[in-house]
Amino acid sequence: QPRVIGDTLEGVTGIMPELFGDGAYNVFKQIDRVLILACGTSYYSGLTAKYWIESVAKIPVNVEIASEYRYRDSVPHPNTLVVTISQSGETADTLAALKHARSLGMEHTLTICNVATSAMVRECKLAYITRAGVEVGVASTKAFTTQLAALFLLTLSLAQVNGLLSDADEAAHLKAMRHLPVAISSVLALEPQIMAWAEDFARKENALFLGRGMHYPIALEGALKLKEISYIHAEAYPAGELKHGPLALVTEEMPVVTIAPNDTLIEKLKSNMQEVRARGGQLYVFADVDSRITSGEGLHVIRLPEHYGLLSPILHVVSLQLLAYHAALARGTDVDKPRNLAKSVTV
Ligand code: F1P
Repeated sequence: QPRVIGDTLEGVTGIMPELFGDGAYNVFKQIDRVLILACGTSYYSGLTAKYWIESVAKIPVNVEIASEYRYRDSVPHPNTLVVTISQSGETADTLAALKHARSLGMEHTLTICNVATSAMVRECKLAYITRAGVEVGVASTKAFTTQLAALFLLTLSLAQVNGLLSDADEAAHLKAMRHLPVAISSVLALEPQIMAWAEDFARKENALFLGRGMHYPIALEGALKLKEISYIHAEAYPAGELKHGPLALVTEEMPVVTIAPNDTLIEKLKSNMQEVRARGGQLYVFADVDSRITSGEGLHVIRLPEHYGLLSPILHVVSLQLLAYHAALARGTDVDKPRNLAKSVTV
C-alpha cells in the first residue's frame, strides 16, 4: 500500500482540476452538488469523501449504493457532478446507476477507477486512474486506500475552484499526502500487535465496529473486511447510535473495535466506550499517538504512530484490514478467494 499510494500521487505537483481530465475546471465551476455512486468497498470510500467534500469544499454530497439507486424516484439536480467509484470499472450495478443518472439529465460525470481501459472510464467524461495495480485477492484493500487518496485530491480541487483553498493550505495538504507512504509503513509495523488481537477475534462469531465522523465509514469497511474474508459476523455503527439498539448485543463475548483518533469527537467517543465497558464488552481500540486512552480491564489499545488529521481514515483502515487478514488466517479461510464472492460483479 505505501508503494501504490506513492504511485497514485506520482506527478501530482499541485492541486488542480485538470488532474481529473481536460475540461474539469469548467465542470467543477458549474456544479453545486455531488452525487457519488458505488458498490461495496468503493461505496465506503464514497461515504468518507462526503465528510471531506462537505467540510473542505462546502458542496453538498449524496452517496448512493449503486445497486439501489435506479430503483428509486430520486429528484435530479442539473448542476450535479456524478462521481462513480470502482476498482474494476466493470461493476454492472455501478454502470447501470451511472446510466440512470444520465437518463435523469445529469451529464457531468467523473470516475475514480483503477482500470484505464474499463467501461466506466469510457462512459464518464472525466476520470482519475488510481495506480493500485491488480488486487491479488477478491476483497478490495489497496484499491480502497488509493481511491481515498484520489478522492482527497478531488476534495481539494473542488475547494480550490470555489476559492476555499489557500496556497498555504494547498502546500500543507500536499505535504501530508506525500508523507502517506511513510505513515502507512508505520501502521504496517503494528502487525505483530494486531496479530495478537486477531487470535482473540478468530474464536468469536460476532464483532461490532464503532467510529464517529469520517471514521464511521472506516468502521463500516473494517466490518465488511472481517465478514468477507474471515466469515465472522460484523456490524458497524456510528458510536452515538449504540444506545439506540446495538447496545443490547454487548456482552463479555462481544469484541467491540473502536476507531479513536484524537479528533474533536474523542470525548463523545470515550463516553460511548464507557457504555460498552459498563456492560462487560471487550473494547479493542485503535487510538493514535495523541489519544489519552490507556489499556485496562476489558480495554485493549493499539496506538497508530501519528495523528493524521483529515487523512486519518487512510491510516486507520490499514489497521482494520490487517485485523481482518490475521483473523482469517487464524481461522484458516482463504483470504484471497472468499467463498461466494467474485472480483468484479458484472451481472
Ligand atoms: C465493488 C465490489 C468490491 C468488493 C468485491 C465485489 O467492486 O463490491 O468492493 O471487494 O470485489 O465488488 P468495484 O466496483 O469497486 O470494482
